Amino acid sequence: MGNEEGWTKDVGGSLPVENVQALASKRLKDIPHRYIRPDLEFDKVSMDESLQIPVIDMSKLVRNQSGHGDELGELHRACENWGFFQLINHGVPAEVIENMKMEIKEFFKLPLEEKMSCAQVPNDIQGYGQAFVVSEEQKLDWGDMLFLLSKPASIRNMRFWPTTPTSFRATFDKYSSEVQRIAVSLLRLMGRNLGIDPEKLRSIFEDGTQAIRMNYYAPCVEANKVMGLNTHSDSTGLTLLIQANEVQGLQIKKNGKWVPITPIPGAFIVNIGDIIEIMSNGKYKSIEHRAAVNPENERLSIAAFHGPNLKSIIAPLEDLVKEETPNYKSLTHEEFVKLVVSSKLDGKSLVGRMKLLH
Ligand SMILES: O=C(O)CCC(=O)C(=O)O
Repeated sequence: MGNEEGWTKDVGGSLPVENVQALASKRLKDIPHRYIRPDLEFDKVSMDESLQIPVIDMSKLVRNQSGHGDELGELHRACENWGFFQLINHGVPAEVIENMKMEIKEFFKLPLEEKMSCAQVPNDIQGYGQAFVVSEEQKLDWGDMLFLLSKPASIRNMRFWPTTPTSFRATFDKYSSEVQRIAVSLLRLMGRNLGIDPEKLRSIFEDGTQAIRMNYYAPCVEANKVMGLNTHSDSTGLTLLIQANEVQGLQIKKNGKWVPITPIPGAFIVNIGDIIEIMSNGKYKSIEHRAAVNPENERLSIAAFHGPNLKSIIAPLEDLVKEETPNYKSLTHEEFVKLVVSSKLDGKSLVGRMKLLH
């Protein structure tokens, strides 16, 4: 995309809907029907507590590059077989993570009018509100979010960045840089595992885009009939997620069942997004996931999405399709972002639209 402004403006936005935190505070006995999802009762959630995503140790990965151990192999298997893993010993100081959690908890505690100073505006994807509402008929998620574009600095729009708490901006900036550093290191190692020049993925993502979504899921008396964030795969390259309080809710789809994830304290939950599925020509797949709601307690999470730089073409990497047929179409970054913003969250339908049928 030539014009960096164009990345955030004129790509479309979400239709305005009621604030869920305010709606929940009314303690209605009957939840409005737009939030009720009848198909949820047929969904199978796995009860097998031993079924958990792999754990990857970043400190071993770094050591492994000089030929010790097989953590790189573990990373490859986690990407191929799960598309999700928890990353421990990643090197982001605990203080940076804890401060970020604290800021976002404070932000969501502010009165609605104060939070609304960061509200979304028409035709822009940033700000406080909801995302992916593209029609007046579609079901709604039981959650609010603050969505900010954080990198490169040229795509930031400070009007959406909270000034209360006063330390929010500095904390967010620090968190954003630390998390991007880890994402780029992981992508480099993934490139190596895919058998391409590891510098290739690093160079595409090093000056890449980063967007951070801070999710607030209010408690709901009909928690088993609503969804905090509906089934989706991430349209980005690589996501690093933390749960900001002790309430669990993330579930990922594995062999047709929903597997609840128990976060390891201090770890990042990492997942492959649609762009890496496309760039890897389908060797690594993005995985459907969703956020369930708790009947009594609020839940907060912070998802950092890492995409390629604005000049990149979203297509299978050349090195991979020298000897194999490309399985996905090719779009400019701008075309891809427009496609994402104009689509509702609906499983893997987006990547389905990028697939080439042979
Ligand atoms: O809240 C969570 O655990 C999941 C969040 C998520 O999937 C997202 O923001 O895309």
